[in-house]
Amino acid sequence: MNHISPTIWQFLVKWLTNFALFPPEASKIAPQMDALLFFMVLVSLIGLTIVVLLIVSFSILYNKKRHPVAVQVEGSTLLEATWTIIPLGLFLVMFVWGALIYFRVFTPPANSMNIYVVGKQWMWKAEHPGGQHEINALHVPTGRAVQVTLISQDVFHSFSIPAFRVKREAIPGRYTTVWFEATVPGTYHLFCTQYCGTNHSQMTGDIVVMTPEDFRKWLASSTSGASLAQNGERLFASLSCAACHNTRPDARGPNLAGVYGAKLPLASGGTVIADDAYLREAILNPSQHVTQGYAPIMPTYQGQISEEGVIALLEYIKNLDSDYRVQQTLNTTDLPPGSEGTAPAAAKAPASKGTVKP
Ligand code: HEC
Ligand SMILES: [Cu+2]
Repeated sequence: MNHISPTIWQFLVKWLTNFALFPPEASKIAPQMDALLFFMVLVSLIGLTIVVLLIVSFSILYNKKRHPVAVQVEGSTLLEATWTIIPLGLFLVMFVWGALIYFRVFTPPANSMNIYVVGKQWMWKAEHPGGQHEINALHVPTGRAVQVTLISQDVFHSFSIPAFRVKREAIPGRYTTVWFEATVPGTYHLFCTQYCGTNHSQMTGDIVVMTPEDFRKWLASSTSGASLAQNGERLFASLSCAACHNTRPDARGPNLAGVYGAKLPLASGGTVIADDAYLREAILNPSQHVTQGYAPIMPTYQGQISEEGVIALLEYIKNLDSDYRVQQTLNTTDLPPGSEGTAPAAAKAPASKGTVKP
């Protein structure tokens, strides 16, 4: 290639290699998603071919030389019915097929392991239940459903992993979730796919997929010694939450043990399910929904706790036992399925927690 400048040549090669028009398939849902995509591309290509063939052959067959006098065709019910029913059938197949995948994509399995990810201008911060923090990186094991609970600290971001075929908005003030099960170890791109300001294009990261064995080693070597719930426990003490939420009979606040997933009666009438979103609101805007039987005395913590802090408090409240203690859970892969994640508190078995493998 001596007639192309080496700089341009290098640029082209780099661009083609990194452009990744078709990213690898590295999650369980990816081949299913691609099958639908290929089906749609195939149907479009067949349609395109039929239309082009008809245009070309009609313009040859019915040109002015062969047919100097135009003949009016009054229509054919059979032909019209055919070109209505066949495409309708094809589109319905796409719709049902797409809907089935959609439900799969939006319904995490009950035993999925939960990782929190906070988006902010311009980085992704991940928090593992074992207390491992990462910035612009996320380590996950193969063969395990992972649910990512997303929130943004400032503006809208979008958490996208093309190799897994998943993408979900990270929204300020609201938890959203996305789940996947990685299948092939390797390093894949993480992108922010929502324009979020000057350095949006640099809001990228690495998704590192490891075998369960390697992942366990990584967890053990990356922990600071305290789990996310334990960080929450510390925060709970330092913010004096325990002044009102404690086990004393004259406590001014409700007992928080077992509150996660419970149905709470409100002073304004009605009930709410104390899920992640509700507990976050209860901490940041306590006066919005006051629990029945209590005075609205809880101060607001808006602006005083970072999103990571709120996440640590949530994780603490989710894992509380009746003495306001949480146990060491540094290595989440060892937990039996169903003992963590988004399942309501009632479905959990706290006794099975706390297995730290050497
Ligand atoms: C001055 C006492 C006081 C302090 C300090 C306090 N709370 Fe509360 N908290 C309450 C009361 C009273 C309620 C029930 C009324 C309501 O919903 O606002 C409550 C409700 C809650 C709820 C909703 C669950 C339920 O059963 O109603 C959560 C979660 C909560 N507090 C967490 C915290 C956290 C975390 C902190 C520290 C960052 C904290 N609280 C600090 C008094 C307090
Ligand atoms: Cu962004």
